Amino acid sequence: MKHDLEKIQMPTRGADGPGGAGDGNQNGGRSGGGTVTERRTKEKVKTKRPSMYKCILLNDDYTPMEFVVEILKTVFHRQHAEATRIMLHVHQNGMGVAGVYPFEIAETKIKTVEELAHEHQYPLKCVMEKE
Ligand code: TYC
Repeated sequence: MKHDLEKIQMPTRGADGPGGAGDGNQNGGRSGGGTVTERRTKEKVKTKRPSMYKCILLNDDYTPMEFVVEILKTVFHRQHAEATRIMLHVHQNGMGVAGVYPFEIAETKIKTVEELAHEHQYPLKCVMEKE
């Protein structure tokens, strides 16, 4: 966590012109322009974006194209046309990205693909690769 000095100014009522009770902008002091300057430390909460992982579908000779399209639609939430495009890419190039997710989500999706493929006795494989 990072601590940053934050300077906030609040309007004051009544006269406090230059050379008056002003104390040169120090803690809680009055400054020239009818304002009180207060210093405080503000906690800055550091957030980090997670590393992302590609779910890569591998081609094989046995898994039906329609099954792969269904996987892309149900597990990776692709529209029909996009699912078909990805499936054909994998079919023609040997592999292709089904989606990109934080580690645990990618891991769960890969397990789901594995389970569905196994249930249907297809050799479809999906692997993870850090982006
Ligand atoms: N090559 C398969 C076929 O001709 C189709 C297929 C596409 C299989 C993509 C797996 O990840 C895959 N039936």
